[in-house]
Amino acid sequence: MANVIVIGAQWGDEGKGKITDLLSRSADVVVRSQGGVNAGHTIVVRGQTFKLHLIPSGILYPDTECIIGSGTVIDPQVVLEEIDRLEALGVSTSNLMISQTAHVTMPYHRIIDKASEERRGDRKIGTTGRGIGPTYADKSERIGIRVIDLMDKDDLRQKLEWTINYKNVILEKLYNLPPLDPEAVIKEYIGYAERLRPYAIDSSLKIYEAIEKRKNILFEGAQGTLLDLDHGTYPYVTSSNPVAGGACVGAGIGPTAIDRVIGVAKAYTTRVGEGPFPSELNDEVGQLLCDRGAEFGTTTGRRRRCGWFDAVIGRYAVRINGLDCLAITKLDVLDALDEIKVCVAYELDGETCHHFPSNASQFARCKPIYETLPGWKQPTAHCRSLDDLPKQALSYLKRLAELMAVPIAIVSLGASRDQTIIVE
Ligand code: 2SA
Ligand code: MG
Repeated sequence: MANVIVIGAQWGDEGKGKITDLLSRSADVVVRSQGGVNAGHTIVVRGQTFKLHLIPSGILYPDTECIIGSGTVIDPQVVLEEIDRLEALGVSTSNLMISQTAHVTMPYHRIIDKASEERRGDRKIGTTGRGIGPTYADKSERIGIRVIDLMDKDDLRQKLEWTINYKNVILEKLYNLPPLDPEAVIKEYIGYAERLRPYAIDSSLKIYEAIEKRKNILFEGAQGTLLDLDHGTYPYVTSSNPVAGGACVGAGIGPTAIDRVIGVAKAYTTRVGEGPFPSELNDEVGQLLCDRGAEFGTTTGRRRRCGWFDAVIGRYAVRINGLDCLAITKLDVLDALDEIKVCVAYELDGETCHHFPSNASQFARCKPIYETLPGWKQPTAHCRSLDDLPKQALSYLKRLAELMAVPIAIVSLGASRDQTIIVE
């Protein structure tokens, strides 16, 4: 399997969790490079279903090393809860490692995330409210607290006293909110530090050693290409780089270590949060996709907006990430439709536009141009090879591959591991 990056080719929730779970079987190391507890995937452990936000699902394989890299942001309370729940179910976390240089989400980040959303009114981003943006903002402002900072009590006290006094001015003056008690926060985080200490490592070095030993490394992306801070639908994006290049930065390795980049896309499109979405369906078909696809956020439970597959965005994801191939998920959700549309281009101010416009206001004006393909109107969840698929489903996949000019390597037809077609 070599060193593989798996990224989301749309707006997140493409089913990366299932694809990384499949690939984790042959991985020695799984790395999370960006994002924080805004991500979410549902896993089943000993018959019990629960949600992981930061710890890669590779943790379920006893010999797989799981590294939460430098480019992520760590909410200690949530990570420690995840660790406790895994341990309680008999899943060892001794193979879990957390980068010393990852930034830490503090209580003021969560408070400011929610307060600033409220203040934006109808300009709100629709964030997950997990403090992700404010944590990355402090990293850029160079006033962030890193995992390593938690480990030295005196240093932490000094840093936090200064930062909390600074944040209290913002809380009180800007948001009219009560100030935080520095002592209480310092005490809380010193407590987390003791528990996090055994997991804290130099992650870039650890990953480099794995590369040198020719171990198989899986870089597990969170969110998706169109939520990328630099290349997504700014400002309706997350504050990290979910694109393939971000995996290298966030892991602290060079691009030459990567052998393959796999993009994951749903057979249709969803988006959670605000922002433009040309192929969105506000009709009964959109409702059908939402119902059949159980399209609700893993972290916040929000209903996801649904629409047709957008091949313009698909081509963009191929370009921005240098995708080698695609995994198409949830094909079975389309089983009930008489006909299926694919957005092949946009109409922008009376002209046909074949590329994703990097100008946000142009993108907001884009109207989808559709191609209509026949549906197959029969169940596909049991299909295990391309030959098992109805011919219309096969034509649909072929057309997607053609429009995006990359091969489809994996097709997923349901949540369970065996509901998968690996294309030879
Ligand atoms: P944030 O919280 O600052 O990262 O939010 C900024 C935008 O990024 C979107 N975002 C996501 N979109 C889809 N899935 C995500 N993860 C959760 C999931 C979301 C959930 O797996 O379902 O449970 O609601 C995710 N994380 C961030 C977010 O909606 C904003 O548009
Ligand atoms: Mg998700």
